[in-house]
Amino acid sequence: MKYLLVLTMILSMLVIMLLLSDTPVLARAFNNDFETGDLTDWEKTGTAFDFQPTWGDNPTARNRGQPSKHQGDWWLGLFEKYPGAEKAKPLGVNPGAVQGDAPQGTLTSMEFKIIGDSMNFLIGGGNHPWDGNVPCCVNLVINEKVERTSTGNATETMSRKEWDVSDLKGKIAQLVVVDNNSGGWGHPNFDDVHQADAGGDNIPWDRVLAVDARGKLAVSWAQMKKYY
Ligand SMILES: [Ca+2]
Ligand SMILES: [Ca+2]
Repeated sequence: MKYLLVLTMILSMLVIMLLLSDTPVLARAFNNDFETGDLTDWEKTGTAFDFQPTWGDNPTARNRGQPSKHQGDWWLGLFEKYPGAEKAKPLGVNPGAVQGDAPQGTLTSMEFKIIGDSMNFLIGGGNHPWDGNVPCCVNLVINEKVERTSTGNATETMSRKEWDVSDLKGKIAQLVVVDNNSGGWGHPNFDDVHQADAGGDNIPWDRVLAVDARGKLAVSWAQMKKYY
């Protein structure tokens, strides 16, 4: 009987400790570099992203003379139409295939909190800015307002660009890759986006996306379920 009492007390204390403990913190990944080989965490409109991401240095495969300089194996190359050997087969396309500049569309990321001082990413393709009639660009959007925007420099070769986002800390943002252009250089290239701290070190996305379980989530539960 005494043992039962002690056991009950211990169990009660454990339950109380559990209830008083901090809300468990969950973290998840973000397909920030398209290395899933698909558009997980991103939502598309239009047709420009139908065969994205692109696999490998497809511009070199078609002798463009402008290597993509992408990160990993996969990237957004909106002129290209080579979504890797497996998906290329049923499409009947080979390395070097293109969809050209005609398709248009947008690709919007999941929401994330800005916790860094800067953001950096690889960008290439057309140099049609957001404030023009037919933009090809990458935007940082907060409350439906474009807070930052960048374009390529009319070359398939991507280079790293950076935004100072220190004044946007704490805000919930989304990235939007925009292709509203069917003319010359009417396509953006994009890959490998990060937030970085004041020292310039990239912050792992699972830390950016660490969330508590009380509903203050930077992501929806539907998205979380894919990972837990
Ligand atoms: Ca990549
Ligand atoms: Ca286009």
